[in-house]
Amino acid sequence: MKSQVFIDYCSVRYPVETMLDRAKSFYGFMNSRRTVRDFAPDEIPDDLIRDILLAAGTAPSGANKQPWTFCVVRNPEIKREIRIAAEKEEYDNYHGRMPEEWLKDLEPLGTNWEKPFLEIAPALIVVFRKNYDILENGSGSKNYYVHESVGLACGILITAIHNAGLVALTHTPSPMNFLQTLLKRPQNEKPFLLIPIGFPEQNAKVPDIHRKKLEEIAIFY
Ligand code: IYR
Repeated sequence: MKSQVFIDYCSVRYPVETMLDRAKSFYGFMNSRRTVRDFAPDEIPDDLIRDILLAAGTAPSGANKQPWTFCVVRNPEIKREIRIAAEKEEYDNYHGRMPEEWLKDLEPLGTNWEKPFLEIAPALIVVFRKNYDILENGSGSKNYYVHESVGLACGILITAIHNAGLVALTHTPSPMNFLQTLLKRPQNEKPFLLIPIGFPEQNAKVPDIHRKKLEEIAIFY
């Protein structure tokens, strides 16, 4: 059994005023993030994506297994294949697979089966969750709290994207198994989220929707 190794944790203790300022300004910054569907075709630097992904990879995970793979798709042919496959599923979703209540709930967002952003955005980040790892000898090694861990990584991912000055769309084509086939990912990886990233189009519009008040999302005991 491996021995435990602990190292010093270097934390900064800010004065309370500083903490309050930081919390408020971070909230203001995060509150300016919006999901954007209208992308400009402008390229984004490779190094920017690399650092954004490194940030996402700092997320906590069950037993520190880091059960995620981020596939970055910039190749126009692969983007096109992804668009065709996603639209095929979404067409069926919007024409009978989604119940009326769901379609009604989506009305304010103005979504439909067409997904041009899958070709226009300069990069698609396809996030895979790894239910287990495949070891060098070919055997499986268990991962824990995979959905929670990958969800946390995606939260940090979209925060890092926003922080870099880019926009993203957390897209969930359904079903999305086609991503595993198209990107030739191994059996232990399942698609989790498809995140187009880039710059907003000059006249990008977002729906006029609002965030819940604190009293609606928090209870203090
Ligand atoms: N996956 C579909 C439908 C959709 C579902 C939800 I819940 C959304 O918040 C947005 C869209 C689509 O991508 O259009």
